[in-house]
Amino acid sequence: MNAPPRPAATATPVRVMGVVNMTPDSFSDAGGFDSPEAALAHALWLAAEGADILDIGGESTRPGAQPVTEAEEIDRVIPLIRALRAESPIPISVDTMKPGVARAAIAAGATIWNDVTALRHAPDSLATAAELGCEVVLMHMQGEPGTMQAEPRYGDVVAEVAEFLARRGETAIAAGVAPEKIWLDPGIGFGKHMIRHNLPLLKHLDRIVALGFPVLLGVSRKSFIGAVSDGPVPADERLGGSIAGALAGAAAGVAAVRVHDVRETVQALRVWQAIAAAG
Ligand code: HH2
Repeated sequence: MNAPPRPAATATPVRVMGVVNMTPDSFSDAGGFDSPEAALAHALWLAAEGADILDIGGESTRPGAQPVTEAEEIDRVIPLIRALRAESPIPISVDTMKPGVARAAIAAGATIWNDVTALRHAPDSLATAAELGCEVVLMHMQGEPGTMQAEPRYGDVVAEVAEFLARRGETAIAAGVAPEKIWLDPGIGFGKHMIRHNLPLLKHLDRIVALGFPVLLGVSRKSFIGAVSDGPVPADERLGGSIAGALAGAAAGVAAVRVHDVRETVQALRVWQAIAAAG
């Protein structure tokens, strides 16, 4: 006798955000395209590979990266956003902590402001986000990008990150950002000990998801993957660990993962989801 049909799995598909770094010094891909055309081609390639969103950044957050002026950052990202908007309907996010860059990016066609400082970098960040009416990603980071990995300290990392994100969500709403425009991100690798802080956060992502906002997770090519493996591994050899992190996110119910390797992540998520939906 056949078994009765089972209800389909309820897991919503995890969206894939492809990273396009317009930086000469990103830790993850050493960034830098020879020309704007090459950057556009890469972005369109990520879209063709199945990205749901493209995240364009013009300043590396790697400790020791060169600071970039607002004008320079605008020069790096706006031509690409404009060109991409003309070629593709894919949602675009801008990875910046500067309200002036976010403003220019939204005017050029981006719809998401991805801010690793959770709108704390400039006095007018919150008001600008409210005025622009765009989606915002509020990410947790302890300290500043230049020094954040020096000596990160927490009592209970999961509780503290969750508490911070809940408060920043409330603060953004109080400043006029619509609740449905807010995403949260635990900020893996941002002021976190490679093992002692990143791993519990990944294990207990469900507690960030439980805050009720969509969660974005960035694990792709991060250094802790080497630390958990046999030792330092070059950034472009961290695909297996990146996918393991994306699947941990999917299992916990994150809304999206921020990745460099779109095709492989899409495949892994599809298989994971097909298994979850099997009878
Ligand atoms: N990670 C990086 C940059 N931006 N934004 C969010 N919301 N979440 C993340 O985890 C995140 C992020 C670091 O990765 P990458 O862009 O590859 O490196 P760099 O900052 O050196 O350009």
